[in-house]
Amino acid sequence: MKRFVVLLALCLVFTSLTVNAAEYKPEYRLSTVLGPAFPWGRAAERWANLVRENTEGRINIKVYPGTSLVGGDQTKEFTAIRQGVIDMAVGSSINWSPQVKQLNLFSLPFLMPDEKAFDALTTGPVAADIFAILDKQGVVPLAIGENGFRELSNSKVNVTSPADLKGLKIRVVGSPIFIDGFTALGANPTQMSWADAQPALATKAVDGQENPLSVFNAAKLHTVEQKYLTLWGYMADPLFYVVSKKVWEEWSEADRAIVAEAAKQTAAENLIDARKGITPEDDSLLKEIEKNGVTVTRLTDEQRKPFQKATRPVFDKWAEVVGKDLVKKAEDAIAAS
Ligand code: X2X
Repeated sequence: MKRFVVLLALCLVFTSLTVNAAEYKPEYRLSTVLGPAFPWGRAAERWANLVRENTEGRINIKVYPGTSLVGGDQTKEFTAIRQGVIDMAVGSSINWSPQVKQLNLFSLPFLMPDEKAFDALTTGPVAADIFAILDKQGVVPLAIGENGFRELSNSKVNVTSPADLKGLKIRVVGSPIFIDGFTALGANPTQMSWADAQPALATKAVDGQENPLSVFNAAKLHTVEQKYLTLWGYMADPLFYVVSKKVWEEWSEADRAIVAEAAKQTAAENLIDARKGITPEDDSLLKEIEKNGVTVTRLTDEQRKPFQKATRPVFDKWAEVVGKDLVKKAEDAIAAS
């Protein structure tokens, strides 16, 4: 009997040792759409490096850009995190909004007039609500960074009114709100992944696209016929720094704190990086784009109005999908910003 107890005790010790040893994976897979040529991809690398250093290698993160873990289909990224195919991500609200309908909040046309409004949503009670929603869906949100205000480019005309958009084929991202918005403006939107967008622009299968200026420049979109750029600031996509709940629960408290702290630090740096060169004080990025032969037009408030008017029904329709209370909370936060 005594020998049996000893054996049992040894077995228990051995099992607990092996379970502990198996708790941490040799590599954690972090998904992004854009690589290190862009603020988004740089942020992911930075987060991975900070975590590796500060956990003394216990948490070893590898970044997989191009949403390669889901064959490049950005709209499948969120589901893959929930299913355990992806351990961590720095992901855009747009790409996850097919699964998390409240994330369409950030895509409501002309909801956020400027960066201040963006910050009001990504730091206050709205962010808390969004975090609770993501948490309920099985991911642990840690910080919010930014892809940027999405500006419109095309190969054909200098767009200053909705009439200029008439019939233009515009590549849009994965959420149906974009199809609705561009249809309301008279354009001919077509949804495709970022990987497909660039060849589609190069071959003129589509005439235009919308993306932040940092993306336009780093992807050299002037080399794929994008000669006209309209700064209309109709929406900006936040980037969420998340860990799958299953992975999170495997980590020690101390390591979780390190990962969370590194996410916050990285997201703060990400905001600065994403906004560099496009402010009135420093417009070096805009100048660079113009030097590449692109006609850049910033809409006046007056010029923006017809775009706002044409997309208002889309705003109202999608405000119902997002949830009226959350939209109201967002509008109040913006008004106070
Ligand atoms: O596909 C895009 O346009 C991009 C890279 O901005 C996103 O993933 C939302």
